[in-house]
Amino acid sequence: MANAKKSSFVIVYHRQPYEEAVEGGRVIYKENKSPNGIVPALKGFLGTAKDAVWVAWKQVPASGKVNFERTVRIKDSYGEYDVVRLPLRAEQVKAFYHVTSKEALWPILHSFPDKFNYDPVDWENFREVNRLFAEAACEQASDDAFIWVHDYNLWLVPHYVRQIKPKARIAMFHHTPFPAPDAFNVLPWREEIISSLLDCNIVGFHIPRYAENFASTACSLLGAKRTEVRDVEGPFRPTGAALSEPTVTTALEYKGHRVEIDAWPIGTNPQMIEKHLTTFEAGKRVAEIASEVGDRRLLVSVGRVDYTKGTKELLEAFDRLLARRPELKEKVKLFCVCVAPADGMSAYRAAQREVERLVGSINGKYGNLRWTPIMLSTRGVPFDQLVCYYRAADVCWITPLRDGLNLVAKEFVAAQNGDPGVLILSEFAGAAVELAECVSVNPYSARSMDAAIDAALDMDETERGRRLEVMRKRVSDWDVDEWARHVRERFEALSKPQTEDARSAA
Ligand code: GDG
Repeated sequence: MANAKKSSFVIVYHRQPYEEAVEGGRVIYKENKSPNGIVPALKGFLGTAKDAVWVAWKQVPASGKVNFERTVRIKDSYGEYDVVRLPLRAEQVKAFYHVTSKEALWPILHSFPDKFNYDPVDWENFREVNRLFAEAACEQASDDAFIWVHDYNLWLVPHYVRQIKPKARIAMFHHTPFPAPDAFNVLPWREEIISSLLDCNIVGFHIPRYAENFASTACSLLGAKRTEVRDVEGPFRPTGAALSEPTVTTALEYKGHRVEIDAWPIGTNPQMIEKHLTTFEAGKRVAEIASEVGDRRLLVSVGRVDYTKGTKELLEAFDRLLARRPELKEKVKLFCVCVAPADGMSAYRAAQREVERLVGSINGKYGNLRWTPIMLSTRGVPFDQLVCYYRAADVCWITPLRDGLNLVAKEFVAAQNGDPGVLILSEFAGAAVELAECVSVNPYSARSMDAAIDAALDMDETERGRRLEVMRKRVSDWDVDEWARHVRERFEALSKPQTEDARSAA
């Protein structure tokens, strides 16, 4: 029987949903400065349950002594909710997140099997950390609570939750791609992972292709059966793009119970972006950027340092552009935000060195006292500044080799107004199946990269305006609120009796 004191809605996401600071000797919890990305999208749900809880981790000293309150009550613009901090030691975090998640799972999710690093993986530690997250969530949850788990580093949480709370309604959302079985099956723990995902009531992805890849893997590996397949609807282009899928599996049957599959992309918040850009400060900043850039065209590229993001391929294309089209010298400027990872993340060290080397080489080859072709920032740029660059930019250049979705592409589209800019977007970013009017590029082909940047720089204003208008409407129709509405509807449709009957019959 459900315990009235327990929560009916628990989010399990490894990061805490606020910024912690010490002021006047007291720990205080501030709302995140950056109102973008995953955390605010998830916080939108906290107000939907009176008793919502968020479970994240927080580091403790090597002794394991917990020197903080495990549960804190947060009150912010999203509502009032508890955050439960799971204490983890530095070596647990390193092994579970920096090594297993980033060196073994991340490359496979992004179809880079040659970067898969099996040797340093401590799978027992990964299991243990996932079990601890599951226990922390279950301690808070009523018996039939919704427990919503985020991302692959918590893949085994559904399995442990199901053992403790058989009647819980478990959903898991993937922010990354889900690869085809040929790539996924490289993982030695493949059956354990898929079996845990099949303990969910709903398994969620950004786009139908990833849902199909998951369904194929579950059917071929563990004998799950497809019980519902539908024509693709929503914002997706059903055919013709590299990641298009005309139909999508929406339910599987496994060991007598139903597992729903959902494909719905996270949106951005165009109203918030527009509101910010109408402030006096933002207007001033946009004007400053325009004056700093002068009569040059501004190209922006924003992302984390990561070999999946295709920054190396982009910089090589920029090098070729300046060599191929000497008339562009001193006429273009690339602002490349490539945020360095936290200390201790060895998975991205080589990628960062390569980006820094290429930027140095290009600036050295073409620059002069008046003009530095590339401004590289390995520091994060605050979101209120970032949107000013988006607005001032002539081209937003995003070329990942693989990307679950890519929110930057949507943010750029939402921030544009006035002289229309051009979005160049890789065919292998999930967002490309929504933003068909972008200049689509295959980052594996130098010829395609060259053609895309030429097309973007040479496109006339009417064509730029036409494409941007269609994309702005789509980004605004399928925004973060629409994502939240859709997910809520899917959760509500999970009828309790059906779930319970099916589980007890299994
Ligand atoms: C994962 C998946 C999926 C970037 N640089 C700065 C900065 N950002 C913000 C952007 C944007 C967010 O971070 C990045 O989102 P992305 O979607 O581009 O990429 P990932 O971090 O890789 O996120 C991805 C996403 O999850 C959501 O499900 O789309 O595919 O890999 O909001 O604005 N923000 C600030 N300074 C920066 O320098 N403040």
